[in-house]
Amino acid sequence: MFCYQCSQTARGSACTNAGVCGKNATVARLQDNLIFSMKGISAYNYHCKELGVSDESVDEFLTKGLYTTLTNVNFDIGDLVQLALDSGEANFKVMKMLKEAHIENFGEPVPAEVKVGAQEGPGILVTGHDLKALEELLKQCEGTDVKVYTHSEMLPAHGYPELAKYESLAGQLGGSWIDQRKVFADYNVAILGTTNCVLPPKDAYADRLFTMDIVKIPGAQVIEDYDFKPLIDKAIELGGLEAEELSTISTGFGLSTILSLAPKIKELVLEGKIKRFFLVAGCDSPNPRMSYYREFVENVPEDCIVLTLACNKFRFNNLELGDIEGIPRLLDLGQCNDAIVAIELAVALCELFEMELNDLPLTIVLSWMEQKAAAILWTLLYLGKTDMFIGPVLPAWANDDILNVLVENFNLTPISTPKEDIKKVMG
Ligand code: FS2
Ligand code: SF4
Repeated sequence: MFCYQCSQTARGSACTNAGVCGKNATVARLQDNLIFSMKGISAYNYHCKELGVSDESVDEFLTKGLYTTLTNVNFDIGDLVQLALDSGEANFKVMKMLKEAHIENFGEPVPAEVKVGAQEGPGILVTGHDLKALEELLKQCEGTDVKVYTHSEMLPAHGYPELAKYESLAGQLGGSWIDQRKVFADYNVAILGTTNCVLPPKDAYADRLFTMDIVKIPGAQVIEDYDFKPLIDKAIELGGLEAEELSTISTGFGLSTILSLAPKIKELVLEGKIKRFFLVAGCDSPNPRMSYYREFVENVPEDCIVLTLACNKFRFNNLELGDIEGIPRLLDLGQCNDAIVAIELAVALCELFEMELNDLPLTIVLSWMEQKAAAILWTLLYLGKTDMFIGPVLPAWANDDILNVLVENFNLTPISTPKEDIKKVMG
């Protein structure tokens, strides 16, 4: 444990073995975990409020959860586990609310083939997750020859009809957030960081990095009140990109699109032509063990479908997995913010096959990096999902006590090797 939040802290430095107040290591770690999960919920809640929607119970949970972690309030090892599960419930509500707001504002996503690579002319590269910011930028780019590219988790924007309708929405540059220092340096464009997943810049592009709203990077110019003129002017001042050879990647498999395929999916499952669905989803990170996820997808049997969302998809979304009688074998459901789509899809599959969640032929293979992923993990646990795999490393806040709860109650399993894990699942 590590706690230095009050004046009683050991040696005036930090309580690391046990709290002077009586807090034990497991309570401290569960409090930390609760705060991490609430950070994730707050990110979604923030974007909900940008779009004018809120849920009183989510706000109440955030207040209660934070208060719980104040000194000398809650020392119960059991109540804090329940609070973590409650955070999963609050996250479920807030993700659902955000998805509905996105659909209301930008339309229901439809499959899109997105051009990857530079096109001729001045450009703006938008990273982060904020679709409202992108929409406002696209509106303001109308009538200019500036092309707007998405980076990392902005990719699914191309699936939303009310965003894709703008001619200036040109394509995607780069992969997940971890490549940004190279990609931002390589392409001479103005760059906009809309949310988390932005790194302090290298000199090569520091003068063309803009942020907005909650995102602050020393030296980067901040866009206020959705006035993107300084960003657009910078893009024009920089001149243009030269066209390069383009490839494509697909995104935009929303719930309605997949449900429209439900009768065919059911037929193929009953005929044994689709054996299992794998949701391979979560964060990308520089950890060398992240290579597991590409290798896993490469080795998924040919009679299985891979669903994905969030930024670890850039590890494998250029693989050609083909289709099973017209059903694509790799379906990108969207951003990390769209984890709710996978959950709603799982619920729909339960109805389709008249099965309980844990009886479905669905295996979830997660990677986590930051706190939104922690919140999503607790949502899946709150829903009672068992037998999930998690990597690339176990959460450091989980000591043996907490891991025992996760393993005994949910059979949460650390990833081993792709082939061993697939064998374990397929039998
Ligand atoms: Fe990636 Fe993870 Fe950025 Fe998401 S690092 S999927 O929660 O925030 O994108
Ligand atoms: Fe130490 Fe408890 Fe104070 Fe934390 S709250 S610094 S564990 S005495």
